[in-house]
Amino acid sequence: MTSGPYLITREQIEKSNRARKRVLDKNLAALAASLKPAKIDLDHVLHELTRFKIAIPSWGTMTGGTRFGKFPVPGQPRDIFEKLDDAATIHRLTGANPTVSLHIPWDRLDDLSTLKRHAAKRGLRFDAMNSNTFEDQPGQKLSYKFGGLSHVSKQVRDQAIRHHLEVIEIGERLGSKALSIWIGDGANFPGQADFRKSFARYLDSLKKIYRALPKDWTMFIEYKPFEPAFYYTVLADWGSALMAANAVGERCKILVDLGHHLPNTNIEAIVARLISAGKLGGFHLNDSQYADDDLTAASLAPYRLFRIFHELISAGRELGKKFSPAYLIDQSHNLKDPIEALIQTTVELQIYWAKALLIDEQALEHYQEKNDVLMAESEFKKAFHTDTRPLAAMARMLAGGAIAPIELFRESGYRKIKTRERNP
Ligand code: PSV
Ligand code: MN
Repeated sequence: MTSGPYLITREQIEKSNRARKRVLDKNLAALAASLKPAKIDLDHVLHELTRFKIAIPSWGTMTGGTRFGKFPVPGQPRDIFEKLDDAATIHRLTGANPTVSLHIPWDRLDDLSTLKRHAAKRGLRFDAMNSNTFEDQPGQKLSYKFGGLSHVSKQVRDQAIRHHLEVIEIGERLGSKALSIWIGDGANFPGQADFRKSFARYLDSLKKIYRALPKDWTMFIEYKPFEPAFYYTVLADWGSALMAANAVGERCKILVDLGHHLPNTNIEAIVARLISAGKLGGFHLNDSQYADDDLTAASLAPYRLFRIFHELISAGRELGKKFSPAYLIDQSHNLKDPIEALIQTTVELQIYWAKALLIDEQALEHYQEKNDVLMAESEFKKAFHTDTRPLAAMARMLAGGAIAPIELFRESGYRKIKTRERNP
């Protein structure tokens, strides 16, 4: 018998799929028949859907919380190795999450070669590396209470820059190709900060980090309107982010966290602008009622997600391979089991990606050119109302994953087994 942590096996997945394949085939055939008049190439849609991959955030495998408390699930990972085990389980079930995004120093990494080997053994690679200068660490020399990269003191800025260089170094040893920077810098009260000077200092720091960025890496800068700074944030919006990305260099791109917008913002229009500017780097996917609520993607505003995906799919068709934004999840799982929430998220993202793939771009353009508002909108609605769950299930199965990943996860008893394994 092999020892080591429990992982869901290929045999379990195949067995579970065998029991569900007939119904899936029937549902897919019905979908194909209903789409026949539209002359949609379902094989192509399936192919595109299997190419859609989404990174797991290491921090998302743990129970999240609010500042009022946390209610941890039992058996959560105790270290980065166990986080990778959970991520590997998610990827085995979905076939769509082959990479993990680390957050430094939340992820404590001692032995990088062992970690890299562990990831490879689990069939995982490392996605964008996240830095953290938005809170202080025990033993840290200078405080980030009043900011990091934009701080008034050069010594604090230098410390924050050094942290980013260390994160790059770790990422290089793990095979990552991107650095993701979100800063909490800003002000709570009028008069506290000089808007122009703080932005200039931020740019100066970014440029220094960029100089150390390996040539095959991308730098993502992530904007957010508020929190922790409630009056003014240094990188509050896509306009500031675009200015910064243009000033810093070619490989500095913008990361759009869906929750980082005020209510009712037309995010898809922002996405389109960033594509036009050649500066869209990637996404932190989630959903929100108010702002940075970090709820499960598509739980509240699935139509918005679909419209964002439409912008991406249509840009991809136009620009080809050179258009390849990074897709990462950034959620906080306070109530749901984190593994289940991440599987559910991936499933939902696949469903809405598939819907957006079904939009007849030619017909849409035709109606747009004729100013036929109703028919143009109908093209969106037609695709949006199509039940794409069988396509998503088939895409998972083709990628080696499960037709019904959450059901299988529950049947496997994974959480219970981990609770025993991780609390000896
Ligand atoms: C900030 O709210 C943020 O979206 C950044 O991406 C951080 O890295 C992440 O959340 C932390 O959860
Ligand atoms: Mn984020």
